[in-house]
Amino acid sequence: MKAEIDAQALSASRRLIAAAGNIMVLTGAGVSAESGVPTFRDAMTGLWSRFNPEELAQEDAYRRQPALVWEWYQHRRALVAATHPNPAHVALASLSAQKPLTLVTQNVDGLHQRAGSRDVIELHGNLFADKWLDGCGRCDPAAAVPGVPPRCSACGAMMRPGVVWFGEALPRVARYRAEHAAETADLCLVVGTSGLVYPAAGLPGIAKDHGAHVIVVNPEPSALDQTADIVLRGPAGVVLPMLWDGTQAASA
Ligand code: BJW
Repeated sequence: MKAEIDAQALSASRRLIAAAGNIMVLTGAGVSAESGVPTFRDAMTGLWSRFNPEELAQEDAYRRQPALVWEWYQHRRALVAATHPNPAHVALASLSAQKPLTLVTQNVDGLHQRAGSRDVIELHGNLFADKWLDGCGRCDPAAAVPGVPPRCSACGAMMRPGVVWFGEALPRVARYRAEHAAETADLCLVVGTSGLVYPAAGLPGIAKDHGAHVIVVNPEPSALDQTADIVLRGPAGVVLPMLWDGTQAASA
């Protein structure tokens, strides 16, 4: 696998990482693929294969079919809970201990934090958080009923996953911090995202407009390849540890 990754692109990337003062990393579902977490657009296997993830990840869908959407999230929570960080998560945690680095993720799986990354900016929330849909402000879960979302014992509001669905605003502070990181980075490393979902997909462009170099790591073409100075075509769990080893050597 290592031999397939372009050696010149790898060397150039190592030099950029070694020279960078401020690095911004944007990750997507692909960074967790080698942990066994299906990517968002490949998520529907087995019983879920007849559903479209983009249609389920919406408030309207939840209001129409709360049990179905809740079950989908319960299924994904169990799946992620049984996984572990992979070498890509570990490499990023290790790089952040050596360089000023802001890690911005679209992922909701918490695997960066479990690998030891601190202060991760979660643009799309967290799979393991809950919040209330139209809650009364003093919501308290009633006794659980299997297969349906918990309800508030006082107002009857439904609990919902603490993630950002299509059409919803990103958490304000997270978005502000991510944009600031993009504006001030001199290197933007984009790992494992299709680059289809905005505003996250706009961050590498912001970084580039402010003078940063952009490196994309992805085994497949992505919508952000055109923004990249360098595209490293390979799986994150293979490519990132190679970059980090190279950086150590280059800066020694
Ligand atoms: C590997 C690999 C390996 C595989 N190694 N790589 C501008 C233009 C057009 C539309 C819009 C726009 N601005 C906003 C919109 C609308 C919309 C949007 O972007 N739609 C597009 C689909 C067209 N955006 C929104 O609705 C956002 N909200 C918003 O804009 O609100 C406005 C507002 C303002 C004020 C008030 C109210 C509203 C919200 C977006 C929320 C996205 N949420 C989701 C679901 C989270 C919960 C859940 O998980 O269920 O987030 S959608 C989904 O996509 C998820 C992901 O984080 C996100 C990105 O996906 P990602 O990570 O790129 O995964 P994949 O599967 O697409 O790609 C995986 C990649 O990995 C592939 O490239 C593989 O090749 C690669 N890969 N193995 C490295 N081993």
